[in-house]
Amino acid sequence: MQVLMGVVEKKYIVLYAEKFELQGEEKHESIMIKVITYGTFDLFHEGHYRLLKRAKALGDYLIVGVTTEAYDKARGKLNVVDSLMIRIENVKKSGFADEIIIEETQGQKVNDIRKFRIDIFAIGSDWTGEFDYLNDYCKVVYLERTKNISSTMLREKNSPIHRIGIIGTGRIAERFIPEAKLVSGVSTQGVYNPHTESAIRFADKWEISAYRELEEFYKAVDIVYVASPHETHYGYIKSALEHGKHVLCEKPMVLKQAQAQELFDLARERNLVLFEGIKTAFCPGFHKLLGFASSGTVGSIRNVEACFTKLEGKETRELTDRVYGGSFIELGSYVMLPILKLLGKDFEEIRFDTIRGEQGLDIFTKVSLKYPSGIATATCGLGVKSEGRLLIAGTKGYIVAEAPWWKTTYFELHYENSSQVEKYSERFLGDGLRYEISDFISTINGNSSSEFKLTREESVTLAGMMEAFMKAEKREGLDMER
Ligand code: C2G
Repeated sequence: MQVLMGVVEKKYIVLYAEKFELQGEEKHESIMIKVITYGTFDLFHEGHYRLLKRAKALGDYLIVGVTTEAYDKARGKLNVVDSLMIRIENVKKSGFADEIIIEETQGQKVNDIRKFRIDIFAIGSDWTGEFDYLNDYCKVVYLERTKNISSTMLREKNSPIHRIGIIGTGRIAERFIPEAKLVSGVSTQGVYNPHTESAIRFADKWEISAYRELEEFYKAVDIVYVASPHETHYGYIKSALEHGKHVLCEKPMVLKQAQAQELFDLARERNLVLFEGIKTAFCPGFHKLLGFASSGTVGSIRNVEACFTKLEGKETRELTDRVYGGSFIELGSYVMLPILKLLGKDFEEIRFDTIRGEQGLDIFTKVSLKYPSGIATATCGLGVKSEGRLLIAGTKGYIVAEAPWWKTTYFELHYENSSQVEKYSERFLGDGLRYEISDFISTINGNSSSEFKLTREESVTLAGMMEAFMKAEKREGLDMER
């Protein structure tokens, strides 16, 4: 996406002509062009300042709509720090707004545009396409998003805005960017991939910077999101921590218990936050479900069954990578999560049973665990489809969440009396990654209240299970180190 000021200026002239039925590029000085823009403007930074400046320059009169807390909540924006009053004050201080209004509801934009007889709706290019429908009411202009928020500016303000750098350019990295946009206090700055071409393509698409050298990348960012192939996680996490960066790493974080322990120790030593990104662990519905299960509502938990299957094409990495592919490495973190959360990490026995596909990789895996006072089964599949349910059986009743329970929006509590069913629902917004990003950022900001959602010990245990599985499968990982 490229937004050229030249194009914008031309639009502006044409707009005058259209509005007053003038021909050519004649400009009528006495007529006022009204521009409107909207935003949260939390932790006001140079991206906001530059946006307002250019929006104002599009016309003669700028109206700025500032979102209310309730509207941000409704549209799924998390972690907004500043109050509405402070955000309005900051917009005012920029000196570009001729009028400030508040944005309270979905659908308000169309009404505002009509009510205030707006000529141009302007918004950052990170919203490109999203507001095309407003073209029926006025001109829509997407202004180029500010790619790099400079560190000097942040230092001066002692601002809690964290600049995120992404390592890797795969599917999950693609999903991460729109989700990070909905967490206040973070700005996606850039991407690194040793294949520079991929990094450039990715950066162009998302209007962020591409870095050729890892050292340059580390200089430009405060926190790192590792979304590279599994086998490279260990090396990247270690180097990011050694460069003083907080790290959020996609699951499975590492495939060896000792490596997980070493990385958490390193993070602790350096006073840095290291999070394993299993999104289910941070999603509000799952959290609510665990709350019911652990508070004795269905008695003592005796059995947990978790299943997640997702049919993959035969040529995908998940079904062709003979060392790091297969159903357990891919989906094991999800299905093991409720088991570890409810029955703990001290199981007495563990057994893996697998069905192999054409490439010799597990296309279906069942993990059976025995605990002193309970049992559990985790089932995952990439080439066999099953129901995908989470079932928690206790001494007084059971909890059931159907697929996709890993994005929990609904679950039921059942008892001996079959007519006694309690139903609960919860929101799960977008792709759900915003919850883990939000908790990660809060932890960096010194609020440790979400650390229990996925503890270091649980992540270390998960790495140990990945290691045990790889051993059972006789897979020889190279543990690529950078
Ligand atoms: N912006 C920018 N560069 C950045 C960050 C933000 O140009 N690095 C722009 C956004 O594109 C938006 C404005 O600054 O036009 C305000 O951004 P936010 O406060 O993040 O608000 P946002 O969630 O984008 O509000 O109705 C609300 C709007 O639809 C969007």
